[in-house]
Amino acid sequence: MLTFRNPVLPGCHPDPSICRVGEDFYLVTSSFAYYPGIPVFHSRNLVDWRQLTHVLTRPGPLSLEGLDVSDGIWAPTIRHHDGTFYVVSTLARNRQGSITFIVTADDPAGPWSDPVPLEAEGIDPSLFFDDDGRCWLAACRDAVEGGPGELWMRELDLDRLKLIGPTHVLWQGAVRGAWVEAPHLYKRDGVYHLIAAEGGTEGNHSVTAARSDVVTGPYVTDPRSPLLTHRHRGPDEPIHNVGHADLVDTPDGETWAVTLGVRPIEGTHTLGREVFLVPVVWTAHGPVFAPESGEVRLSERLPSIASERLGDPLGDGPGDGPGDGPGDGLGDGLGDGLGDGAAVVGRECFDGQLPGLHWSSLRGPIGDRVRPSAHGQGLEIDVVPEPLSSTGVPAFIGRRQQHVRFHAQAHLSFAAADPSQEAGLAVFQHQDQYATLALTVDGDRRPQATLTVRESGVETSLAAVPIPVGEALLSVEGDEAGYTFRAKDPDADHWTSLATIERSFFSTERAGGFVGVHLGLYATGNGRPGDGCAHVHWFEYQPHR
Ligand code: 6LW
Repeated sequence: MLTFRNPVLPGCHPDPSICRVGEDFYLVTSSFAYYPGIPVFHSRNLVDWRQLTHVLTRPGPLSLEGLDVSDGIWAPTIRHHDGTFYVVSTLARNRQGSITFIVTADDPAGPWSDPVPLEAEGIDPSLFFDDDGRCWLAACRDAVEGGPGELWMRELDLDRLKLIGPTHVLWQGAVRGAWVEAPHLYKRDGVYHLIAAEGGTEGNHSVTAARSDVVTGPYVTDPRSPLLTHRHRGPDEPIHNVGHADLVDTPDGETWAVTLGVRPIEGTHTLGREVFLVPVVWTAHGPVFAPESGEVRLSERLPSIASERLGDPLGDGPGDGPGDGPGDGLGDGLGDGLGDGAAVVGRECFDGQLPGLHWSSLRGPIGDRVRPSAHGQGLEIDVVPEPLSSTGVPAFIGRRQQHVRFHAQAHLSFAAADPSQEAGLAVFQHQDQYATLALTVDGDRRPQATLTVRESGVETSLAAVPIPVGEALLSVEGDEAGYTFRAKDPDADHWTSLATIERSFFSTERAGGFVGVHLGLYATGNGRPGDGCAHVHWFEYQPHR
């Protein structure tokens, strides 16, 4: 049996939503306080994904400044109707829905419209286009009665992009006890099927369902709920927290779900919530997830369209340029089948170009702070006052850590004017939970590389090594045990090891919140303005076996 490797989008890609137009699949995920917002991915086989663009590429009414890394843009839904793509999502502040908005595009590669705010309470908005041409927005909120949460619905006027008519309360969930969220509606043989997530996005996460003959309800709980969960599985199960699913039909009549899940090691995970692909069959009772195994698996049978298209360049398949994984078709060098296509690996020299789509900044554009080097290769990063711990826009770009075993390196030159200035490599989980390996100077202005950790407002310097000329290779290597930081003078033969930080330090369980680790490049004057800049000659990310 031909298989692919889950997750199909490794690293921090939470809350997936998917739609199909003809032969093409499109997928969006949450982006939180990372900017640009809402990455859009494309695939023709459901297994290999390539990022096309982002939905939110201009700072506008959805300011992310001041927000915790795990607030910001939550749980988008993507749908296509009558030649137009629609994305609905919510800007969250203090872990609560603040502005729900809709964005449209003729081409999913953009341009996307400016966001139009909708009068919608709560989070996790979703759109459903009925056969009669009417469009409905469903979302979740605190329950008006009973509770704790409920799914509700209103009609969306597509011409005015305005919610109209009464609010219909659809359902309070099958499992109760925790918010019902992430609603998505599908119509099959005249029946409206509502699926949702329950139990919270952690260990009790699950997919539950209800159905109705009328779009606005009442919805009756599917007694098989939860239809998919790993909440009952033991610590040896490699995938946990499974839930927040969206379904898509393939052109050849299969149905697949994308769902989020995490891969903990000894109870903690660092890569964030990743996208897993799960087979679904429709029965008279509704959708059956993973009909053969009842679980989300690391190795799963290939969708039939992927088998048919093996050897087809796919436009997105392995080996057609940046954004591709190490894949070469079957067996990508890391897994045991197709997959891992969205892992971006290799050395990047930023030849006169801004960092690619897999790089993000925090809370806003940093085009005025990070730019292609004036001297050919590399990037220049300005020393700005904002430290990485600020909730502003630090001079930082980061990319997802996509493998537990990885090696990231950067070649940097930086002449710090004083010990407050630093530039280097960051392992960034949250603005209050990160480590930096930085070029700076000591009190006597002698260049050095320093390893510092920050947690809960406290910064601790772990180690420092002299670097004779203010130019160094900085390296971090991660595995199941920890992250080991090393530095070296470019002309020296040997690396100096600074320290190993235990892996759980960077975990979501330790930091809280909803995101996974990003590996970043940054410069800061730690509160003081500076006029210097750091030069990044290259950055490299490689998975390890
Ligand atoms: C998402 C919601 C959730 O909107 O976390 O707990 C939120 N579940 O479905 C952020 O990913």
